[in-house]
Amino acid sequence: MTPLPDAPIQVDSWLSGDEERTLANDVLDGLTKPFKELAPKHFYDARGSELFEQICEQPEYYPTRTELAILRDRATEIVERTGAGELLELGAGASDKARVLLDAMRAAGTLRRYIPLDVSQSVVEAAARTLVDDYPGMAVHGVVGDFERHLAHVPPADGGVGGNRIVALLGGTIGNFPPGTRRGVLAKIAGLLGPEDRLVLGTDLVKDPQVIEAAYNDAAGVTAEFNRNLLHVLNRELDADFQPDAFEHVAFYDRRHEWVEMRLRATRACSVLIGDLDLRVEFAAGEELRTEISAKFTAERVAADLEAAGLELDAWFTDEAQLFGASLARVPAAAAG
Ligand code: AVJ
Repeated sequence: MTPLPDAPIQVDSWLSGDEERTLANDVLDGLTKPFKELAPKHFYDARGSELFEQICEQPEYYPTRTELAILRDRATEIVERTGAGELLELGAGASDKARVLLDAMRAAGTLRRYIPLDVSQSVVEAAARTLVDDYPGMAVHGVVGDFERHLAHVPPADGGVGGNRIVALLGGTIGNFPPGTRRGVLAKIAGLLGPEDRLVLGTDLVKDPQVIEAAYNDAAGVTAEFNRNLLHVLNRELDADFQPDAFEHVAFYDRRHEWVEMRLRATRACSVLIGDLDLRVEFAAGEELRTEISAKFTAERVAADLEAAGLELDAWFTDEAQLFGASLARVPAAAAG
C-alpha cells in the first residue's frame, strides 16, 4: 500500500484503527481477571523492538547467537533442500538471521524475494530499505501485521523456478504461545506451504534452569526495561497512568510447564486508570501481571507439535551444547497441494 520510491519495495499494513481495538480488548480482558495477564505481542512498539535487539546482545541471552550459528552452519543445506527463491519471515525483527538464509539463496542463484512480516511498521520498513540495497535484484514485500491474524494477507508464492519458499519462524517466538494456540498457529502456517516449501522453526530447548533464568534476568537490566516498556505502551496507546517505576521485573523458569514466565510486580499498592477504557485497575502491593510465557522444548515435543499441526519433521539441527533447536518441516507428501 505504501510503495517506497525507487526501489522494488512494497509494504502493506494490516494494522490500522482496529489494532488499537485489539490492544484495548486484550487489556480489558487481561487486566480484569483475578490473575492479570497481557499478551507479549504488545511489547513491540518501536522502543520495544529496539530493546529486544539489545537483549539479543546481552551475554546471558544465548538464544539469538546460538540460532544464528546453527543457521550459518546449515543455510546451504536448507536452501538446497528447497531450491527456494523466496523467504517469508514471520515476526521478522532485525534481519540478521534472514541474511544468512538470503546469502545462501543468492549463492544458489535462486534468490528473488524477501517477505518480512512483523507487528512493527518501523522494523518492516527498516528491513526493506537496507535489504534491497544489500541484495540487488531482490524484491522486498513487507507485511505489517500479526501472524495470528494476517497470514491470509501474505502474498502468495509466485511459482516458477525459484518459486518455492522458505517460511521462517525463528528466535523461539513460537514459544510465546500456550500449547493449544501454538498448534493452531503452526496449522495456519502449514496452510501456506506448497509441496516443496519448508518451514524453518527455531525453538529454545529445555536445559539447566539457571542458564535459562539468567537469560531473562540480564545483569544490565535490559530485559527488565523491555518488560516495563509494556506499561509505557499502555500509557501512550490507551491513555493509562501506570508508573512503570512502581513495577519490578520478575522472570523465572516454571519446570512443570517447561516455560519461562515474565511478570511485572507492583512494589506498592496502586490504582491505575486506563483512560480510553474508562477502567480503573487496582494492584495490591506485590501483585503480579504476567506479560510473557516463553516455552522451552525438547526435540520430541517439537516433532509432536508439528505433527499435531499437520506437518512432518524433515530435519533437526542443534548446536553442540543443545541450547537451541532449528527444525525443517514440510507438508507430508500425501497432503501437499
Ligand atoms: C522473541 C519471544 C523469542 O521469548 O526469548 C526475550 C522474547 N523476552 N527476553 C524470548 C524475550 C524476554 C523472546 N522471543
